[in-house]
Amino acid sequence: MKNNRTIIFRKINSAILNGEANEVARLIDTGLKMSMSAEEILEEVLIPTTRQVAAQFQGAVFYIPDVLLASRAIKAGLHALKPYKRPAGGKRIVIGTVAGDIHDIGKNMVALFLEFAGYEVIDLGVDVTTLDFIQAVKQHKPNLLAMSALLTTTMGEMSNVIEMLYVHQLRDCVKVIVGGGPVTQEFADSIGADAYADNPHEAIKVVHNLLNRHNG
Ligand code: B12
Repeated sequence: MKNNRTIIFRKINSAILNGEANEVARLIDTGLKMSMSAEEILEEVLIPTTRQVAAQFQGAVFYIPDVLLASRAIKAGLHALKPYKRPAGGKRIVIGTVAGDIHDIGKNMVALFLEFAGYEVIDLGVDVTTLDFIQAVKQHKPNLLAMSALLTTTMGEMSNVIEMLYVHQLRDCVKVIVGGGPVTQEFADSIGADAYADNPHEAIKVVHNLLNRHNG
């Protein structure tokens, strides 16, 4: 049985790396029928493989199309697990990529993993202006605002959004987490964000601590 598990996990891993979305969904379905739990598929395969995709990309093993295909396959995997995800626990997150920036692969992964972890996620998409973020906070009253930036020229937008949260007297109502390629913990601290994470797995942990510690 342990052997079957290892074989399925290995197959899911290579199907993701090869960008075979349908195959990933099929293998996950098989795994679930073999009484694997959604959590172990997530923890043992999807999260480590997501890290592997990012590492291979940084090591120049992967190119842009590979990343796009692999992230589509990860999405198919998470979709196959969706019926088994934790029910939304009443905590709401608004997420988006900041103005002037259209990178969304990493942001989408973070959004999907947070949704899977039981948060209600409202994704505003890419190139989200400061005003749109502020309006979304007013409209959806999220517990957390999550912003992504991949360009050094757009990461300053995160600071503008936080500033406008103060101007609109919303800063006390919502926690803020930031992430994306050029974003660091130091940068997050310097703009007054509440948290930073550099991958979806870490994001789930950090968000969980943040929202529970502060009673959302
Ligand atoms: C794919 C890509 C594109 C695609 C985007 C497709 C898409 N739908 O996203 C396309 C081709 C469209 C593109 C366009 C451009 N790009 Co580009 N792009 C990349 C590339 C190759 C990969 C980014 C990626 O998806 N990585 C994989 C994901 C999984 O990683 P990630 O995004 O970092 O996300 C992870 C973490 O950061 C974190 N995370 C991400 N967001 C968030 C949010 C929160 C809240 C949290 C907690 C965590 C978190 O979790 C994720 C998963 O682990 C990078 C190179 C690189 N090394 O990153 C360049 C890169 C980001 N691009 C770059 C540039 C310059 C551009 C262009 C300006 C090019 C041009 N001249 O037109 C345009 C910009 C257009 C615009 N206005 O945004 C530069 C930025 C340089 C800089 N210092 O600013 C880079 C670094 C390439 C380079 N080395 O020059 N790009």
